[in-house]
Amino acid sequence: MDSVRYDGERRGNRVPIALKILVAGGFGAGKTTLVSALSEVRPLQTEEILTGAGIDTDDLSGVETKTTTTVAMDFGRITINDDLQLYLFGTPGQDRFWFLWDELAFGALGAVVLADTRRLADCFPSIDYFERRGVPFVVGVNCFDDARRFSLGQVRRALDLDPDVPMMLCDARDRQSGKTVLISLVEHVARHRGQPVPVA
Ligand SMILES: Nc1nc2c(ncn2[C@@H]2O[C@H](COP(=O)(O)OP(=O)(O)OP(=O)(O)O)[C@@H](O)[C@H]2O)c(=O)[nH]1
Ligand SMILES: [Mg+2]
Repeated sequence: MDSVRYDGERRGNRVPIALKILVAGGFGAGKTTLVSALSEVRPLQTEEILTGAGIDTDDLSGVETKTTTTVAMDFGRITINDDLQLYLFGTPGQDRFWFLWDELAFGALGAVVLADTRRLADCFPSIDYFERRGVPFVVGVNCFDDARRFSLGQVRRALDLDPDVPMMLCDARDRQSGKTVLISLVEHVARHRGQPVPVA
């Protein structure tokens, strides 16, 4: 993470380092929204229509207007600075797609876990997944308009997060807000690895 690759000595063109980041969290927490807001390339999405077939499993409380769900992954890319690009992989939010997680997480440097305070417990499995595997992560509390406001301390206690896990409020629809979350993750990963922070 502390070096920049060169595109052949002869030309000397700097090639930014590309790091893989996961965007995780519960069903409807805003993962696809965040990847889309951040991506500078047209995001790859795998949305399928929510149908009556999922009525017993898909808890739409709070996201009643949601009509689609991610069935494989989201993909996007963002350039943080001349030396660093992040490749963003949004996970599917529903339990029935857990079988995809190990492949999606392979080689990931870190993760953003999106939390929705109306359904906080939905992000427990993501947090558990990254804690068990030692993957550094940050928690973005996605502020939905009609959600009751809690302090970050309250949410941290409810999630039983380690004190060193960065946590912040965010708006998944807002590119600058999402970028702040990503930068906090990159800084956290660098600290975790005892390396210089690559974000200028
Ligand atoms: N008000 C508000 N709505 C949001 C925000 N983030 C997402 N939404 C809306 O919430 C709904 C769910 O967003 P998605 O991005 O599809 O959520 P997801 O986590 O990808 O959902 P799954 O892939 O099905 O788990 C969409 O209708 C979004 O427009 C937010 O920050 N504020
Ligand atoms: Mg999604």
